[in-house]
Amino acid sequence: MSRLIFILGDQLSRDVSSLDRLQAGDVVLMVEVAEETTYVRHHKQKIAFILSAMRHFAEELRAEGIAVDYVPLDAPQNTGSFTGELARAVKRHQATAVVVTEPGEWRVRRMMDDWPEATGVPVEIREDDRFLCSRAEFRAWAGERKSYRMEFFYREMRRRTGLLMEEDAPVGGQWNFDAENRKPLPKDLAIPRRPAFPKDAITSGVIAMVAERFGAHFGDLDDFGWPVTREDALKALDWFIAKGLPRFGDFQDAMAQRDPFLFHALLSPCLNAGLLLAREVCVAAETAYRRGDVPLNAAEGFIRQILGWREYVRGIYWLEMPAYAQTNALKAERPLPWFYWSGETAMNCMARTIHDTRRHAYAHHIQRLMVTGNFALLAGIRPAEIEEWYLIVYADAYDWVELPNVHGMVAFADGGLLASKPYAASGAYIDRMSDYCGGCAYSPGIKTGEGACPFNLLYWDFLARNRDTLARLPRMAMPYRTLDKMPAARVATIRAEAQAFLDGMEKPEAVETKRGQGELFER
Ligand code: FAD
Ligand code: DLZ
Ligand code: SF4
Repeated sequence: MSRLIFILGDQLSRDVSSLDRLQAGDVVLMVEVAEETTYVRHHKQKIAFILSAMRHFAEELRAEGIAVDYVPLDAPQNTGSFTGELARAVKRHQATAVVVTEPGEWRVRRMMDDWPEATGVPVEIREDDRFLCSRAEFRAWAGERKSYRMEFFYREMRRRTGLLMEEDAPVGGQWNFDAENRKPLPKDLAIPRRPAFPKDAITSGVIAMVAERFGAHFGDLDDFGWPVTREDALKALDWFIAKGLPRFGDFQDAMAQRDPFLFHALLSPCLNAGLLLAREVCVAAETAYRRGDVPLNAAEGFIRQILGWREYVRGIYWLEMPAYAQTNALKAERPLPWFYWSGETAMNCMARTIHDTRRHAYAHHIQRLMVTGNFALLAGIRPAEIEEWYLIVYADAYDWVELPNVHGMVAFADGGLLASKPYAASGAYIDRMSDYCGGCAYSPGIKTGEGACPFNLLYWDFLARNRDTLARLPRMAMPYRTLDKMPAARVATIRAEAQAFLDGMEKPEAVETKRGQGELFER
């Protein structure tokens, strides 16, 4: 009896459940397929990261004596799909069964339903126990609740895992030090240098292939520096715990033109692909705190992101899909402006964030939420278009984590299932948390007329436009009171200027001119 153990590109962990209880004669199957590299036109670095990490993982398994059948993208008979390659491999190995760990994405889970028929053999789908909260546990937690607030889920997870707990109480007497995570960055504060992960022959080969085959996709490859092995991912974790984490808490929400990474971990691609496990990352942060190396607001702030937010969005995704992706509570219908791809806009915060994204396949949470996300929300961009953008441009993007963050947090398209209010802000927020405004053609202090920051205009226009849906939310009472106190003529001016900005944003001739400028990718 020969079993095929099918490992997907984001399951690159020796601890993945499909690798449990290996038997003599088992063959591990890994496949590079066009369907996965192009179901959206991923950033070049994302493709290079996954394919290089897959190739390294296959080598590591072989070094352990495990039989691996690895199908590269350019293999002559490659059918280009998971289903096609699995069926071919079952024949090739005369396999009698397939074992696989459930996928991260709903899209792929649907494919798996076809696999018994397509292969003619039984397919055992095992739970993905790399997460700290199983899908069943999340379902039980969600129960009959009408809304699912992350904070309560997080407390439950702290209790369940014992992370940062003293018996039944949170360490430091508080569950959450969010209020201590919002300091703007002092101008002269030194930012630690990141370790460089040298590209070996495998990574260089993959990068060359991606440049050639996916040259028209968004993004640069020049600064590719992601760890692609477990060994290097562990080095990246050690570096972060020693150099980033001590200040992560204080400056988690800060943005700076001189450095897109600041004190962030840059561990999400490794976590999502399996090179690191959520539990070990949280334990590393807690250990540093207990040793006295990092303050509590840092360790708690970081653990909250992983034990809280990451597990929570995954729970919501599997609880609510597929209907979740279809809602559009704010009836947002505007197409995504072209400058999300080109970065060509006079709004410096947007231009910088898009530039960082193109160069590194990375932008940190507040850039994603409060700059590009905030703009898309205020401008009323169609949720599906915003989602596709986020799924394309970040090295860590998978539907299970991107979708709730964009659909729920950014676009409020779920009508408040995930967030108690939209994350909408005017230019004042971006000015407080960044140094972008100093180099901008607009000014956050100007509310209307020449030089007015578009976020200022769009913020009030957004509130006025969505009054029917948003005014009833308790946490929106204050902004609506402020709006209601404004003289009607002022509101009319703001709304007219907002409309003019939105209308001018995507003039077809402007897009054509920009498209002609060379360095843009083809959509
Ligand atoms: P840090 O800021 O150092 O945080 C540590 C870790 O916490 C991250 O590595 C990540 O695993 C986890 N984390 C933090 N916030 C979240 C969150 N909201 N949801 C899930 N995990 C979180 N994260 C992804 O992994 N993939 C995505 O596709 C993705 N899309 C996003 C889209 C939007 C609009 C927003 C607002 C956030 C998105 N995030 C996504 C969450 C977050 O922005 C990234 O996880 C983070 O920026 C990754 O960088 P880092 O490792 O330096 O994170
Ligand atoms: C993201 C990605 C890419 C770009 N390419 C592959 C691939 O060629 N082979 C593969 O097994 N996985 C790839 N992946 C990751 C998958 O898209 C991911 O495993 C599924 O979305 C399931 O979550
Ligand atoms: Fe962004 Fe407005 Fe500041 Fe310009 S002034 S950087 S558009 S927030």
